[in-house]
Amino acid sequence: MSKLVYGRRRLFGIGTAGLSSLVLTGCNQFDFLDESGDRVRAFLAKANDVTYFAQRLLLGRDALAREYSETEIRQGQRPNGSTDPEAEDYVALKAKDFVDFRLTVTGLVERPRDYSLAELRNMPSRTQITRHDCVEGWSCIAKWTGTPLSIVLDEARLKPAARYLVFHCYDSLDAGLTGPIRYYESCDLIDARHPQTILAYGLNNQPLPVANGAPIRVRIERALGYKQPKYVHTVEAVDSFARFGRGKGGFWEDLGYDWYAGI
Ligand SMILES: Nc1nc2c(c(=O)[nH]1)N[C@H]1C(S)=C(S)[C@@H](COP(=O)(O)O)O[C@H]1N2
Ligand SMILES: [Mo]
Repeated sequence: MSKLVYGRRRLFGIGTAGLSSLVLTGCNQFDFLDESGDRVRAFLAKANDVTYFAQRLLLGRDALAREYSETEIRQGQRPNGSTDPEAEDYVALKAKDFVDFRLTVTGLVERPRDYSLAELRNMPSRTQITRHDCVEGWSCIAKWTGTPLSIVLDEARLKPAARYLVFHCYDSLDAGLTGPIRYYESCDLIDARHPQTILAYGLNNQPLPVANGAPIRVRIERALGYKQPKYVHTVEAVDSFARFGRGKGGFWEDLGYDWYAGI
């Protein structure tokens, strides 16, 4: 496993300090997206890493990732990363077909609560056929079904201080020197409320398999594969992700990947 980690690091580099430190200062940089004119240009001129800002400005908040037709699904979704978590709590849930699973929504919300799988399945759902792009150089077109995250966030009522969501997962990956670390990810509230962002429990007309993140994995369709957390048990609204892992917003981000992996 550590061999894989170092291979990836060589390939993708670790020079992402620009955007990450910008985000972690926790100021109001994102607020300018709702404003116009010179402030935007002045800000862009100053920014080291303009990918995030350029994509947000060019694509708009709700631009959809491309959706495909059934006939374009050529193969099953290729399992990658963790495919069968060993954590005791996960193994116990899996043994009972996830009837005891609860998705917890917590952090900077007025009404923290948790949801059983049945509750999530009984809420309005969205189905979309999209392409998953992994930085390792493969893509898969697959059909995902789940509860729009925006519905859950509306029920939870985000507090004004909330700026990001952190997704906590059951599985651990070997991160090299420190040993196994639990997978986690994060996104901003634009991606969180994007119409294609779902708490997915279905894949290609079947219940989501364990290999692809059962019982719940998040789909954030405008982002790369590593921003699609599997085995999610908690969604936490936060004002900063500095206190998680090494503070870069995700398992792979802590190892050098970009936090904003928009495609
Ligand atoms: N919890 C968790 N989520 C994860 C991973 C992982 O190892 N653990 N791997 C990521 C990566 S790099 C990819 S490409 C996709 C793989 O999703 P799949 O197995 O459904 O193809 O999940 C992402 N989310
Ligand atoms: Mo990936």
